Amino acid sequence: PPPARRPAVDERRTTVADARDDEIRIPGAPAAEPPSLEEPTEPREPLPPKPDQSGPETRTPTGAETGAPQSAVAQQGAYLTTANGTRLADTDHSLKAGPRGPVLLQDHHLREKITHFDHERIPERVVHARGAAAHGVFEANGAAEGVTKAAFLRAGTRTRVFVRFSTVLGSRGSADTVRDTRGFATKFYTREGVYDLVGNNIPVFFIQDAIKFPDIIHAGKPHPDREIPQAQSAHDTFWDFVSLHTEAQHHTMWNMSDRGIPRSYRMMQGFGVHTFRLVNEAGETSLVKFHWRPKLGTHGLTWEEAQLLSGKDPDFHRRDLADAIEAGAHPQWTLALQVMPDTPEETFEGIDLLDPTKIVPEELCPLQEIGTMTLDANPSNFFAETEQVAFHPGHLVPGIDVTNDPLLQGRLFSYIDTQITRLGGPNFAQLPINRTHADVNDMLRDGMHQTAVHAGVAPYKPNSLDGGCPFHAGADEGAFIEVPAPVAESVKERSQPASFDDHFTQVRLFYRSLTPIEQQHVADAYAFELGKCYEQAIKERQLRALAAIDAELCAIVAGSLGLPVPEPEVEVGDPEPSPALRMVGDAWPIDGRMVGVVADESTDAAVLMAVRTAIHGAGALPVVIAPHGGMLGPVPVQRSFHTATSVELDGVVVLAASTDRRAVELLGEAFRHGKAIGVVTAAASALDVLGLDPAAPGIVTGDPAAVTAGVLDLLPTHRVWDRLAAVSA
Ligand code: HDE
Repeated sequence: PPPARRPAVDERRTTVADARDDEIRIPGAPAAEPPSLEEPTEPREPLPPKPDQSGPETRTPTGAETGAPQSAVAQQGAYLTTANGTRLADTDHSLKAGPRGPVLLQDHHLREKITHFDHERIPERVVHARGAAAHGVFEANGAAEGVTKAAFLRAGTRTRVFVRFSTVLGSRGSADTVRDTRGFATKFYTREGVYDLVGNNIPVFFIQDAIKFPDIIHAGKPHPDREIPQAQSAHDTFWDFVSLHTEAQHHTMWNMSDRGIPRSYRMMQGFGVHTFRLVNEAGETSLVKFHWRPKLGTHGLTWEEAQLLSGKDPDFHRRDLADAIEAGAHPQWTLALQVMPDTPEETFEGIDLLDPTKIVPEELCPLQEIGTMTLDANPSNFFAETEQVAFHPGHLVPGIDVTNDPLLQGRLFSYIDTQITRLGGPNFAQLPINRTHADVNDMLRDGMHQTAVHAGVAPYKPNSLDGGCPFHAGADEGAFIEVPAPVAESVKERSQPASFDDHFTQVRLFYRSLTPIEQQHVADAYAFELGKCYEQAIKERQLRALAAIDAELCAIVAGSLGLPVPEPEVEVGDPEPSPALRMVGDAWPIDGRMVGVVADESTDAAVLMAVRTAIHGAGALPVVIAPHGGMLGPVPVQRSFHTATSVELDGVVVLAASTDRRAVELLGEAFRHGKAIGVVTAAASALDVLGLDPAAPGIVTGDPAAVTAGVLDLLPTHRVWDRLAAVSA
């Protein structure tokens, strides 16, 4: 019989997945044999050796459901070999001239092992270095058929996708919960070739012209002398640039809002940012903006939560995404379009559609849903997939074309160029994660890391030696043909349209669309970030920009900085607020939300089990928190008071009162951060210790069933906003 595979989930791990596994274990069934902690001494049955390095994905090009990973175990063969397949007798000792002698240069295994190791790292991405990714499937509903001929957008078509989320400024090892923009890049493996939608969680950008990209990034990255601060915009060079280059003010305001510190990658919107041009079968064109809408809603962390997480769990977003997928809480987004007529002016309701610092409010142009994406599988190898994936806004398919947005035009150059440094040559499309699921018949040859063995003698066109092959395709054969969009007769110049010059109206629109608590967070963020700057002149200049945006906001921030409030220097219009920009107010599904259940030895096991079952039943994940790890009677403990942290929880049910400092702290933080809290009557002293009012909004008391139901009822709004507002006022 083939040897047993190592379970996909390490049984010693205490992730949220454990809770679910445990719940479905059949009572009375024999416990699985515990894994031995010793290294086995007998080789297991030889498995077929790894077929090649063809990569961890076994998904079919036709887009069939997730295939099993090639292997849950790292090594497939029975015996260790060199890279060339020669079996090895010893990988623990180098070849020496006697046991105490010098190491011999002829030790080919030592040299191969160390040389390979020396070169394991590749340069990190110059931006978006820190990321996490997942596989999934996109299913089109057909609503886009009228505006695009893209085959993957036809009704019922399922297409495999790979999505990488990222922060922008930090290095690969930086914390997840920093205040920053998030990347949201999707690779669709369509049968017409790869289509990449390389977007962000913020619908506007800092700059209008790609030529400014090195400037904004040099300003945002750590200072060149000390290389600090890491993954932060709270420093002089960033604010120096954005206060001078005021077209950055709109994007900056979004960063200062709760969008800059997302609760989870699963709870983020995504935006294509630029306007794209779609073309349908009849050759008709329209201008569109792409939106990803998370099924779980768009939610942020509080600033204190984000800071605590940076220390307690810097991998919070990475872990959250992987755990949710592993636990079966597969995150979903709908893809939606704003469709606007393709007019010669390329404007809509007075908004220049080529200006990437502007949004089109949803109230002016509603979203039309065109399909749903579900992320259903974690990568099996971070390097092979998440690190080596190479996105490019120029990976287009017939039916989707670019516009003259000068930011997009520059990106079309940059993304291939950067991969040549990052992935070591021009053949990165051959890496397993980047490979198209369509047939490839190119005339690109040779180069570093070429893995194809091309036959034939005529990789050029025209040729007669290969019978003229391959031939050009026409539109009927599915060729990508650029939309013949007219180019205005003009002169060569370094300039931009006058319509790009309004830097403030939409920033005001964004700020005035927010609810008071969201506005308060924006003011706090400016006060913190500018407060971290050393240069007085930079703070004063940024205050002048805020004076143009909103006098009240400017006054709050100036007050906090201890600086005078400047008079507005520019005339700014009074736009209609766009309620769609608010994150507060709606209710959302609670799938995968984490509810801490604080218990101890005195807790009745049947009650604890019932509370867990109720939480699972609602689609959320219970996390049992107890004074110690291991078991609480028959129930496994997920977090001890040492490892529990309020910031990973969305709600807390307290079944046992504890005066332990860490348990008290956890409850206090949950209260401060507006989390749903349920306390059984017998544990009411937990509230007394902290002097918390049981009548405060979002605190439920009563019997275990009532408090659990009460907490579950509070989760859909993400937070108890009234309490949060009262606490932070
Ligand atoms: Fe990028 N960007 N970018 N960017 N970008 C990169 O490409 C660039 C811009 C975005 O998970 C780089 O492969 C220029 C806007 C994402 O692998 C690089 C300009 C938007 C990712 C690059 C922009 C993005 C990148 C670095 C101004 C939102 C991560 C590594 C013209 C619509 C993709 C790489 C991943 C990555 C260049 C502006 C999104 C250097 C020159 C606007 C999500 O090529």
